[in-house]
Amino acid sequence: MDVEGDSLIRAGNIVIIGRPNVGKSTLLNRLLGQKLSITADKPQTTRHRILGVLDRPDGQIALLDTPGIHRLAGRRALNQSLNRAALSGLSEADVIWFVVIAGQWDDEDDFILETLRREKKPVVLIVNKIDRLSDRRRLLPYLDNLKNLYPFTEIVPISALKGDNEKRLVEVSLCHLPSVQEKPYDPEYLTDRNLRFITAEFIREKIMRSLGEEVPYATAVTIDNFEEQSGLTRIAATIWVERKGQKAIVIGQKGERLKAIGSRARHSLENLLGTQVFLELWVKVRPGWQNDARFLQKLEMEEPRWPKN
Ligand SMILES: Nc1nc2c(ncn2[C@@H]2O[C@H](COP(=O)(O)OP(=O)(O)O)[C@@H](O)[C@H]2O)c(=O)[nH]1
Ligand SMILES: [Mg+2]
Repeated sequence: MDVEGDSLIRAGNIVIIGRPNVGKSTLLNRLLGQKLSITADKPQTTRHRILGVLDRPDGQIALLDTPGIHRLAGRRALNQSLNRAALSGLSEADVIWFVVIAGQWDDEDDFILETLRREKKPVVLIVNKIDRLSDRRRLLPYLDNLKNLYPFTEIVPISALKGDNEKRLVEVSLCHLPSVQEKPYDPEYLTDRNLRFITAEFIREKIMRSLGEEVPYATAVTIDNFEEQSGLTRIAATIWVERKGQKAIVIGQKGERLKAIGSRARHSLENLLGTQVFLELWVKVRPGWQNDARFLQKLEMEEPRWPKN
């Protein structure tokens, strides 16, 4: 007898939230087994919301990586747009993944928790970077403290970078997703973002990683040309900065820094695309782009997410 419900699977939306630098994008990439979201040892690396679909025999999770949330977003249009991007996914989430760093809890975490309280949705607290703890015995009292803060659905310690316990995270989260008859996405479907977008992001990652503290936040990347011909992809991109001095920094002495950024970017793009890549980079000054709503739109910062296919 075919009992109704026998073939049900779990599927739904999970939004990954947390302050900058806790490892949200690293976690998304690890779970998808592919680099989709750029990472760096700097806050504000992730500027856009990125959807990745995790497909399993018994379910499907649409995972939304978000920019880190800032308590003091300030007046800059860019910062406000980052907070909006991070928070607007919450309303359609079935489960929220709230990521913190093992052994740490600060004001920004409190601020996020207050926001989550209002959502009244299952919150799985992810305690990341457990590989960095010098003494694992300290983890237990820390986890006990967290339990008193909020009725988290689960608390799961993981290492997104080294890979530890992330399978359990998926298991415990699946059972809080709606039961459905069919997978919402084709099993081959990986992301809502197109190659041009991911290409611009990969270039921005190399800039983030190559420059010091100040300039990376003042840069944006647009793709001017993207052409695939047998075994070769020709890409032309512009790196936008806010001031002349920043342009000089990005280019470096005798163009050395720009060359290094270009060759690192080309290398990871060749991995991503599976073709040879010919990459041309230009650096241009656009004063005040972080406050220019139309330019931000061009960078796709305001686009609504959770697309249904
Ligand atoms: N040691 C350690 N580092 C991690 C772990 N997860 C992420 N990181 C590092 O933390 C930094 C920020 O990671 P990222 O994913 O960009 O953080 P996000 O801003 O929350 O998206 C990067 O340098 C990562 O390599 C982890 O589990 N262990
Ligand atoms: Mg990120």
